[in-house]
Amino acid sequence: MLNKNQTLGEFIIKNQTSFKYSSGELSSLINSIRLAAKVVNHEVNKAGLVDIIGPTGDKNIQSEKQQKLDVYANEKFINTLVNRNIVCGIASEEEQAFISINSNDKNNQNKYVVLIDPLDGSSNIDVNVSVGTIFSIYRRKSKIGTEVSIDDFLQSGRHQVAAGYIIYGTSTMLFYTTGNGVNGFTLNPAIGTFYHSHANIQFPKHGNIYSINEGNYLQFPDFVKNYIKFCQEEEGDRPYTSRYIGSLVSDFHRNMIKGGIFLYPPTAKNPKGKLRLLYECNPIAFICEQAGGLAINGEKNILDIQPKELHQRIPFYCGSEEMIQQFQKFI
Ligand code: AHM
Ligand code: MG
Repeated sequence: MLNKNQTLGEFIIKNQTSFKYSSGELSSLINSIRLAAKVVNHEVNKAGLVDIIGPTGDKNIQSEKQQKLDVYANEKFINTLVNRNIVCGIASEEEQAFISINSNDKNNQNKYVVLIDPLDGSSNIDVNVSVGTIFSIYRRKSKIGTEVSIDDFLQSGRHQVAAGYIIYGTSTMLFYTTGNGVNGFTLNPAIGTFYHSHANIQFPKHGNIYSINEGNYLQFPDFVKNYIKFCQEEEGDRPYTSRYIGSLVSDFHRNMIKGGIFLYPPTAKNPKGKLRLLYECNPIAFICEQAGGLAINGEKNILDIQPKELHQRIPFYCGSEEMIQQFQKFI
């Protein structure tokens, strides 16, 4: 139930017991992500001031070295999780290899690993367009008390314990699921508190938005070209509306609320697709399914794919259930 006076912190505590095997560890972990999100949000909101207080790479007025925002976000999320001793491993889209946290014994007692895309769509920052953070949480497979291994990170999306995203948009929102539906929280920037704004959000079964980078049209497989033609035909509720921001979190978020389909097919430049299975597709697919939508790679459900490597890319199609089912007829 929606209680708009409830903060994210209160919501996490209240729902802690509804999560099986709950020991409070997952709650602390989500709380840490909430904290890092607020810090990153503050920095993202200042992005336009960079031209005033000094360009990237220069010293700013406090004589601190300025960083690119995606590097900054990466450090903030990693440091928050490491300093709070609540995960045993982290993999980030910004890091070549996974990070094993073994600075002291306590860390190795932790049972969760986090996979994160700290600032997705970061090329949009320069032009004041929404960007996001995407995260995904798994229970480790390796034994507690040992170092994490690559297999802890290469788990299929079905094994996700929680996933979510933060959208730094006209408002900053945090949406997440622990497998009991998707809830959304909106930041009140005046007091730095996230409030419950969306309870158990559901994709409309059908929508009239299709989102794809049509600049790549000539490189798309024929079935995608045929589907685009279908979207543009005048029949029934078609033509659909084309909406593409180029920032996955924003495109997905809009489609989840309004109803729509998002497509990132293979192209000549990215023959395996562009989006990353572990940091982008799996968490978004988990949220999508929890909100009653579907996410596929053209052959199977995203959540059933066994990952082979940390930075694996795949074709990605997700959105309203009926639209994905319709799209599947073209494959
Ligand atoms: P990034 O992780 O380098 O920011 O790239 C991922 C982004 C997604 O947010 C978005 O859906 C996609 O790349 C857009 O790609 P394109 O510009 O090729 O349409
Ligand atoms: Mg990304």
